[in-house]
Amino acid sequence: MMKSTVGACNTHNKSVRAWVDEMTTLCQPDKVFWCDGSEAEREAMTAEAVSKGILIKLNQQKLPGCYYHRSNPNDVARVEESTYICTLTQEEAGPTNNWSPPREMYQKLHGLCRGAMRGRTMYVVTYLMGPPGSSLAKVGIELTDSLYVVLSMRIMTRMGRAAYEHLGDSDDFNRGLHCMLDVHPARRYICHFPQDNAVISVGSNYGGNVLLGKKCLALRIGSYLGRKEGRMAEHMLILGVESPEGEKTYVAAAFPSACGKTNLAMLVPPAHFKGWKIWTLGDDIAWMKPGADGRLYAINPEAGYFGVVPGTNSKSNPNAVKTIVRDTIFTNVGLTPDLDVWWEGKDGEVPAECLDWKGNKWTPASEEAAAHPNSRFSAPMNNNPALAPEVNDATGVPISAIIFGARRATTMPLVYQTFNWIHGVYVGATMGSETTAAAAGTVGQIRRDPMAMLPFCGYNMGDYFRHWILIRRSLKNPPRIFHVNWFRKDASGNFFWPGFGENMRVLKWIVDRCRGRADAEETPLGWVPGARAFDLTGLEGFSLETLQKLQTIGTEEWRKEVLSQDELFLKLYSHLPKELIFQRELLVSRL
Ligand code: SAT
Ligand code: MN
Repeated sequence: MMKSTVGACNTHNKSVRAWVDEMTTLCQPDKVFWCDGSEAEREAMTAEAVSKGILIKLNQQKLPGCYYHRSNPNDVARVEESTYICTLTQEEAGPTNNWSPPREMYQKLHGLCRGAMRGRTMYVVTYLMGPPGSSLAKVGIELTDSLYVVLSMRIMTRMGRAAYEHLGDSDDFNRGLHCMLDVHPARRYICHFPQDNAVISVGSNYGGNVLLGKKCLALRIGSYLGRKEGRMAEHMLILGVESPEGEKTYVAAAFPSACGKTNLAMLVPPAHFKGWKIWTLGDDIAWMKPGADGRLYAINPEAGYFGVVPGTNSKSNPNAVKTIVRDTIFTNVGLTPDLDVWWEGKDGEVPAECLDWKGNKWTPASEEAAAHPNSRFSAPMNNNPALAPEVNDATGVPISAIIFGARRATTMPLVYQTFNWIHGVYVGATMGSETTAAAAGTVGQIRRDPMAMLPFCGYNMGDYFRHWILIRRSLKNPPRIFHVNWFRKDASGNFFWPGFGENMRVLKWIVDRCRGRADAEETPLGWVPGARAFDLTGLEGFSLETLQKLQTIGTEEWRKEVLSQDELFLKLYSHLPKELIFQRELLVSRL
């Protein structure tokens, strides 16, 4: 017998009610709570989370509105081996995704979810991805038994009223079910059913696995739907570069997880760049579509930042430091005796002692870090002093440049511009990067991560490349495509490039190229900054000679690079657009 009692439902939408009823019958929660997204509701839920030990209230003098959360130590990152794309055929999911027949997977997951919310509350989180009124925006509903998820979703998305208004009577919403179960890796599955616009996530309570609007809807399902609808869903930050004359140029940039998207999106230009300003549109995801004027328009579907904490300080990201001092949830960082947070690379003195992310006593002599390398902040974008007001524009912003970036100790120069769109698609498709702590597994190995979408593409990657190629037909004025690498090291293992705010120098060259006012030299890879076009003023200890070293194109290294691209191309062969093979041949002949 079903003992669930449905609380005050706040929608008349029949499809929503029918689906919530169905899931209630399946999960059998004691209570169903329909979230309205209000401030009063947030306060009440936060108090409840504190009383249950899910959140710890931080020092409110230092960090007003901030809370602390520790995840289960077995649950600290996305798990790619438990992430599935359950399209009707395996071919549709392609060789880079785990696949299972949807019927089998539904059966297995429904088995795990049956009765899983007994004694618990099921929260109905209705959320909008994108600015209200935007034709690019989408609605999702996440049913979850995790208060941490509800409170995080309230930061990361536009939750409640705006979403119900956008949805109206439509049944076009993402159906997301999240059951924590016993948070055990053996019962952890993050499964996508793109043809049903549905997601089921069980056995985890960590960010990217369970904030279903983010990687699940905005990228995996988003990319699948985007292909059908002539749109793009990309793992990209969006920023605006404003010149001293007030001219604004918008740039989107794809980097793998934990490679500095948030830092770049919030960059503060060095003192020498008087009058220049960077505006943040988004730090992780871009939804884009060709506009009537033939340019590519982008929105940020999110409303908050889920950023990597360690290394965040007033040098690496001064705007993030200002953003995360209020209304922020910290996950898996260190906790000081006066209820402040601590992490490796934070400003100020190292505390004499604190509790580490597992709750164990930590001192500077401890061998392990106080904060987990993938510890995160969830902070509302409205806290960001550099938030672009256009972030709420329904039409989005026109993108002039797309940057692909990777973490590479060798081979890749600081910056080059591709010759044209199709060459840019090839460069994005063959991106390789060292693995980071954002996903469970070995850190520091090079893997091909096309467009930084390897873990996030909801269909066959070969078809995804073709979609990129085809989008060009709807663009009279396509963005120029660039490749950057902040992470190249010299012979002694030191980074060549100072990075962080100094990346403004690279951004400025990119903007000037898009505006047709910076010179460049042709190389086998593409266009690189001409000696006069790249501003090194005020960059101490960095000479033109260092720049040349940083820009070196090593023939031997590039032979290896091109060879190692083969692995991915062979894997995708049956769906790989021939254009990319031709691009590879052209590169080889130029080299
Ligand atoms: O954990 S998330 O997937 O949200 C962050 C990331 O890996 O990009
Ligand atoms: Mn990301």
